[in-house]
Amino acid sequence: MGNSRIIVAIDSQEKHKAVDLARNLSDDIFGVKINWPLVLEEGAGIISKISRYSRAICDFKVADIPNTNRLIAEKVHSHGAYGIIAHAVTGEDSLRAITGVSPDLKLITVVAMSHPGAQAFLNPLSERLIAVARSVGSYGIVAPGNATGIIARLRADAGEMRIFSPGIGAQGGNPVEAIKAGADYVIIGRTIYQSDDPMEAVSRYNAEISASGIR
Ligand code: NUP
Repeated sequence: MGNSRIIVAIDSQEKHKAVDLARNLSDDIFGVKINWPLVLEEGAGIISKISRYSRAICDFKVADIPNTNRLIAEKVHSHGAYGIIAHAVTGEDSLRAITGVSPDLKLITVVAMSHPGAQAFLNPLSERLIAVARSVGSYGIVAPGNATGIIARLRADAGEMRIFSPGIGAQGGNPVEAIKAGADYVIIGRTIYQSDDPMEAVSRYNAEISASGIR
């Protein structure tokens, strides 16, 4: 398991098989983010397969009543996932249903998003949503890597919570700027998994981050 700040989002297997990517990249990344497209293609067993090589974070953006959130989190945990991403907007009880499943399953809570539509409803609420994430003892939050102003604003309120930032590369964000603004990890999808040489793409990102003096 690597200790880079990069988490690779594997949303498509058009060019490379997800398990091969996880195996080949494992030493040079922090983890792999699994979203619905991959699970709908491969089945939930892909979570265990990827977990053999790397930390698997299930980006299911869970947003349901507490009982359903708990059932989802139990399944994700049974497959050996490192973390699960859930929406803060459903409130404390829904999130506590996830943190109650196991101390080994890290809850990462969405408090702001990277796409333009998030500016209409979600992102204006981010300061209230981060308070929800904190009060349930969330391990981390998701904040947009292509909106460094939001990361910087949330960093102060995040306390011990780690900041996971997607929106790098294909959505315009820059990993060094996101980390300098306060992100702990950058989540990168298309510019790695669509690359002809994902290993080289990851090395380039890691080199860019090291060259900037960030540890
Ligand atoms: O705000 C968010 N933005 C975002 O892109 C929250 C996310 N979880 N994501 C996810 O990060 C998105 O679903 C995708 O899996 C990944 C970004 O991929 P890419 O734009 O680097 O290809």
